[in-house]
Amino acid sequence: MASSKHVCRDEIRSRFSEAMSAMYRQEVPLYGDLIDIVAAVNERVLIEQPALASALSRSGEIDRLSVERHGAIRLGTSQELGLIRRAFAVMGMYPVGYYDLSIAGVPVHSTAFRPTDGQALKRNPFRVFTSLLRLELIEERSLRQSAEAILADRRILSKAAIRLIGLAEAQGGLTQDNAEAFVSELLETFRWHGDAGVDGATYARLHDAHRLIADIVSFRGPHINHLTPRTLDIDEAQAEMQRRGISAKAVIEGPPRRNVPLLLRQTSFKAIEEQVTFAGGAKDQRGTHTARFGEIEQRGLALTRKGRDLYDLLLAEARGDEGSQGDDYERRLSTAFERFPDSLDELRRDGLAYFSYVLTDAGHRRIAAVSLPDGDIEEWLTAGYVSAEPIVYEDFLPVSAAGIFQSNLGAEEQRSYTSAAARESFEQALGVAVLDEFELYDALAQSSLARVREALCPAAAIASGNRS
Ligand code: OOG
Ligand code: NI
Repeated sequence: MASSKHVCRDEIRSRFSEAMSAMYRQEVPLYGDLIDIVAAVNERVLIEQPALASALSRSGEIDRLSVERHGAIRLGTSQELGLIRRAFAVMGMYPVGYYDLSIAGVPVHSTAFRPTDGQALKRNPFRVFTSLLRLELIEERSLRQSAEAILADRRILSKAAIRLIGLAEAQGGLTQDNAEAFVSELLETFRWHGDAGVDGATYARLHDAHRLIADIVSFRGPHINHLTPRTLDIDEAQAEMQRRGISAKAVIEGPPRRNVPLLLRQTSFKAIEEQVTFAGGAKDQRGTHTARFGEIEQRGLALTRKGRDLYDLLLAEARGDEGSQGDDYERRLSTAFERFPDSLDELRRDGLAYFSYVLTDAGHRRIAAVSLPDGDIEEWLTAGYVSAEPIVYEDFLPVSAAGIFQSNLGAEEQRSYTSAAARESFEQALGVAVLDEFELYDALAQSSLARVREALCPAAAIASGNRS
């Protein structure tokens, strides 16, 4: 049972995210530059766009913005995924969504661990895009077997970390001291270990099969491969990177620039080359490995299933057979998205996006005078008692993720796999089913609606509460 002597999960997550950020700054200096650029751009945007600043402050996002990050890791086995799921649960992070990347020629499937309730998201929305290698997609049998054997021998969590996870599960939380120990033990799992677990020849074979396989199998653990800050203007941040000579990916993944930013736009930066010492100890057992890179993102409105279907359709139309290739991709993309409504009001009325409903000052005055007998949201919005605030997208996009994988693996790593998605085996490894992102956004919207209804028309709310 959780008790008051336990540190709350949100607090452990905040500390962990901060510790990861400090570590990654040390490991990948480019990350420090990205943080600085994003902070400067965000500060400017908040000054230049007061309406945006007040919307972010109403939604509580303004407070989380400076600490908001997502990371990514890649795991080798089902056992590792099961353990990592338990570790993230200690920090209030749960698996949301299933992403099949094999369709894009990357032999992994993924989920995103993140907080799910409104309060926790406000506090710190730290997310980790977590991929699991699908060794069954590797054709060469002997290579697959040796990769399996190598992975079977490694332990990505320390004994102390595993003990603390068990303790948190048994007691419903961790005390101050244990929470601190947990954060520092877990940090070791995601740290870069330049001493590979395999010799140079094995690394080369894995690398020949797929760079991603070498990255996952050759090392002692799932090093964090990027940590992404959230910018309020990705085009501006990208321009600033280029002015500073940082080589960004040519294309921004996701929807085009719009009046009302949708979902998620991301761009990544070339992976850095890191020194590796291979097992075996001979002098020539040194080499380099590229896996870790920089990325920035801009988050926008969460779309309903209907909105998402339209997004997928228009994106596919813009990409055609060429994908995001071609000088005219940006033009193709914005042309296709002319068919996507671009005002908050239309997006809401058409049921394309999620909104959270909050009482306005006029709404509060109305309650103080006399409560309403009953009514519906459209009336309250028209009367000005309630405002509809956009709900931000907290998840990822499979086509974008595939583009990010590919740009950092090199184009030559694009293979084709015949096998389909394997959600069932992924969930079996995880030990639980992944949560449905649409249900989570819907719950946020519905609970906000219930709250305003309860405030504006308490009698009607009670009556309908009794009915249900
Ligand atoms: C993950 C790539 C996907 C995103 O933000 O969509 C990703 C990886 O390279 O491991 O980070
Ligand atoms: Ni990412």
